[in-house]
Amino acid sequence: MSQYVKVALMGAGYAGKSTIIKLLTDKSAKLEANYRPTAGMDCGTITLDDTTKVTLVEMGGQNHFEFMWPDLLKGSTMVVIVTESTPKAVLKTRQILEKYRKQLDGMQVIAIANKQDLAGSMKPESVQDLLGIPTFGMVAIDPKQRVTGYKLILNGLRDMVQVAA
Ligand SMILES: Nc1nc2c(ncn2[C@@H]2O[C@H](COP(=O)(O)OP(=O)(O)O)[C@@H](O)[C@H]2O)c(=O)[nH]1
Ligand SMILES: [Mg+2]
Repeated sequence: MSQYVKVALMGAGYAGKSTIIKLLTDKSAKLEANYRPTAGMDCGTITLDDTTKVTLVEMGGQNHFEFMWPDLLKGSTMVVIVTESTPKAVLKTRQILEKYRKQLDGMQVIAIANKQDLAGSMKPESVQDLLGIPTFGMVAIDPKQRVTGYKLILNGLRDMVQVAA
C-alpha cells in the first residue's frame, strides 16, 4: 500500500513555488515561463520509492489567498518556505515565517533561497542567518537542479517518515 506524504510550499507570490513543482514533477515542462500567479493552490506528485509518494502542495502566494493557508498547511509533514533571494524578499519571508511559526510546530521546515542566478542575491548562508531555518540555494528554472531538489525533499523527509534507500 502506498503512503502519501504531504509537503507544502509556502512563500510570497513570485518566489518560484510553481516552478519548483514543475521542476520536480513534470520533466517535459518549460521551466522558464511567463509569470502566472497561482490561483489558490496547485499540486504535483513525486514518487520517492515503491511505497512512498509525495504530494507537493503550493499555497498561492497572493495576499488574497492567504486565508487558505492554515487549511493547506494541515497534515503537512514538511513545509518548504520558498523565497526570492533579495534582502527585501527575505525580510518579507521572515515576517511570513514569524506569523505562521506556531502552525509549523512539529513539521520539518526548510527554506529555499531561489533565483540565485540573479544579481544582488543573498547567499543561502546569509538567508539562513535571517530566517533561522536550514536554507538551501536554488535556481528553479535550471533543469540541472532537479536532482538537488529531490535530495532536499528526501533528506528533509528522512527524519520524519520511513523511506527506503
Ligand atoms: N531568474 C529566475 N527566475 C525564476 C526562478 N525561479 C522562478 N523564476 C521565475 O519567476 C517567476 C515566478 O515564478 P513562479 O514559480 O510562478 O512563482 P510562485 O508565485 O511562487 O509560484 C516566473 O516567471 C519564473 O519563470 C529562478 O531560479 N531564476
Ligand atoms: Mg505559483
